[in-house]
Amino acid sequence: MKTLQRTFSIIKPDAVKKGATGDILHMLEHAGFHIIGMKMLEITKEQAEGFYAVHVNRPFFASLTSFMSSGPIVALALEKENAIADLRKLMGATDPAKAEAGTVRKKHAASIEANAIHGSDAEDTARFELSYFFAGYELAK
Ligand code: FUP
Repeated sequence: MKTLQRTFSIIKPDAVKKGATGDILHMLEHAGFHIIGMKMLEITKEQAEGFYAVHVNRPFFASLTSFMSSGPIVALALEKENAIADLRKLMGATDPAKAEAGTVRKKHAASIEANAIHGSDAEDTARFELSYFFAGYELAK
């Protein structure tokens, strides 16, 4: 039986700034993801800190949360069979220098921090991240 799964993604400030939003949305839809929620917004540093709370003790936390609050982002709720793992594959490695051809990060990321796209890494983080940005009524059926 095919089971649909939901995941959460962000088109990060670097990608929005360089005008890659449309291309990344196209890559996602072409790969079979259904966009069931989408909003462009700017988040504060405090909101970025809440979102990335799991990384609070990492050396890059301050810089990452400043970067994520530096400009508009596009928050996405996505649905697809095997969505979490398939999105991770489509994103490519965190460090764009190690990302495979055909991935979003290979095409659009500039550095390990300004790496174009975020994607949830597991079911529990997907649930937390979706509910951080979307209320249930905001998602398409
Ligand atoms: P990923 O799941 O591929 O986005 O990567 P991680 O969860 O390991 O890291 C989350 C974010 O922290 C990355 F997208 C970018 C940032 N980061 C850095 O800025 N420096 C690092 O050395 C590692 C991650």
